[in-house]
Amino acid sequence: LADPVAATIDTASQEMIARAQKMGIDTVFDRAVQMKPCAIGMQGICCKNCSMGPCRLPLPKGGIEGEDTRKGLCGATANTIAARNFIRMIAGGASAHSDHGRSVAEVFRSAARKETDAYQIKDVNKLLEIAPFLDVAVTVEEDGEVKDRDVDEIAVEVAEKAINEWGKPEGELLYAKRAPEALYEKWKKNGVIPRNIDREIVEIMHRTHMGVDQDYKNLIKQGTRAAIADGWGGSMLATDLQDVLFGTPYPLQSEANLGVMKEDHVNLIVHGHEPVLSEMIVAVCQKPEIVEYAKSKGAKGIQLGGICCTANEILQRHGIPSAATFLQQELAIITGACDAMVVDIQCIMQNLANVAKCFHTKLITTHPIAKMEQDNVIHIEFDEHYALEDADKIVRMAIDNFANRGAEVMIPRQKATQVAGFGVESIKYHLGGTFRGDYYTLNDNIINGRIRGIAGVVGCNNARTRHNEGHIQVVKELIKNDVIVLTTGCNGIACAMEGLLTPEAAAVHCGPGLAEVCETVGIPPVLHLGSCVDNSRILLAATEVVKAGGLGKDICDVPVAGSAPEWMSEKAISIGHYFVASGVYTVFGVTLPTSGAPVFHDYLSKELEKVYGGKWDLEVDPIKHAQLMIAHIDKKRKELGIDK
Ligand code: WCC
Ligand code: FE2
Repeated sequence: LADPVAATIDTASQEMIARAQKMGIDTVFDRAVQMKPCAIGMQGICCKNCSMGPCRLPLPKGGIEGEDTRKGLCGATANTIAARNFIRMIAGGASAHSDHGRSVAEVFRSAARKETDAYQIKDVNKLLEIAPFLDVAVTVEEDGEVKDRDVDEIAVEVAEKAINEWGKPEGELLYAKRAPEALYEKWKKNGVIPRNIDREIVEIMHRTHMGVDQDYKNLIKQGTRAAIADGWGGSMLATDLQDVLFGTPYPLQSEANLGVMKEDHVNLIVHGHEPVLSEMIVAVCQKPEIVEYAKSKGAKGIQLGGICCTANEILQRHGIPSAATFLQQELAIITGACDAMVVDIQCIMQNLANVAKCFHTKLITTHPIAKMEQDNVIHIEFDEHYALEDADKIVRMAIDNFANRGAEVMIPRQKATQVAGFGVESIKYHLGGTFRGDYYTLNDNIINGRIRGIAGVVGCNNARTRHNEGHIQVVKELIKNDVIVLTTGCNGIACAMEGLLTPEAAAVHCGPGLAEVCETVGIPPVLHLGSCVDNSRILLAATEVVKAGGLGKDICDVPVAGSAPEWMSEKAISIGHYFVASGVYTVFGVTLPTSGAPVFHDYLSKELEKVYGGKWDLEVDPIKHAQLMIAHIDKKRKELGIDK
């Protein structure tokens, strides 16, 4: 990728990268050309956990013949070092998802206790649905009669039980029992049921400290326990409690790509992850007096747009358009039309501040744990107790800034229609049929072969590989071969930009079986399930498939595979690992930080399958990547005796 402009397949982004270069502003695409990654770090074999190092253990040219004698000063082997680094990535990822979940749980508790007017319990059905999994009764017996419990009471108890999951002193993660029984038993037998969410993350930091755990199998076992605590804990709780607070998503129509920004509107971009703030911004922007205020400043209205998972959160619940994927964040400012960019946590590039300096854009940080050093950045700390007031202040700041735009506005035209907002519940509704109202019809379609299998394709962009190319090629290859795709994160945004999230895409891109199903039910062949924490929806959808019967007893029996073609964040490693630990064959693109420790790599990509039924794989070529997934799906079909 020597030419930054050619480092994306998206023409809107190409225009903006070229424009940035003309203006002398560097973006991640330029920096990726100028700076090469460290080859040893990339392979996972640099240990910097003590100050005798960093110890670097490069693979000898031509590989290892005979015994691998490489070791650090303390004697740590390449396997130990790679495993330590790998599970520290899991700790980073799990902590990001789970801390996000904790914030949501705290806001949820305020709402349940009625300490705030800004947030209410919006989805009572979902509250009642999750309560039993947290050991909260939804009925009471009074005078020999079973009565429904008071909803407010249930909400408070759910909040307290949920928050307890982060730090309870004994017991095990309650949601572990939401997994298929066979999977739960596997976890139990292998000693990887999380005790509580925080503890598993802390224990990773302890075990990887100098001189503690020095057995890669034992290290990865703790990585597994923390990853399960993420997928089936912190992330799943985040998703559930967000649904209860803000509503469970249902399919809706919207748009995607930089072209959603409007020249004659105030463009307010929200970027990051936690919807507690962005929900308030959406609410404020809908207020007539705010729209009037915008008009009084010469704008036709306010155009909200999202980047990264904040985009996905407000897309799936409100139909707010997705402005950009991870790698396009600087480009949204390069349009010259971004009046304010509001960020909270995760996936926010510090260079946004430098780019914002070249334009009128106000860059606003809002979270106490995520500030920037540059002095043009404004920090407005968001306090859930004054949520609407804070959101109001931010929106007005964007509106006031509209008049300060320079002459250099240039918004790319490109945007695509998307249908998003799918979830476990709506898949049931669309693919379950009203009669049996469950996952039977989906299973029937898998059994009869119209749908060959299910793929979860998720994750980031990575500037080391062409923007969106892997995402789109992997997904197209899968649907061409009748594999239905569930997407989240930036893969969802990439697919939206490409027009793959429309029912019409089925006739163009799908094999005949999947096309028929999509056309009959009127759904896109790629179902957007939301943000990164919403990967928990994929776990639960797979669990519903198991429960509906006919496709085995565990997730690892189902013809399903996972993929992150352009991953970059530690969160992706945690997600990948909880997919593997849940029985899913999971292929990553770009690179894996394990290649310098072949024995450890083989353990992840071969041995783990014998324990959990899922395993890791790496394939850089998108078509081969998809074909590996399809081969796995076919293998599972054969094992189930449903191959034709
Ligand atoms: Ni999730 Fe990856 Fe996007 Fe960030 S928003 S870039 S972790 S996929
Ligand atoms: Fe995300």
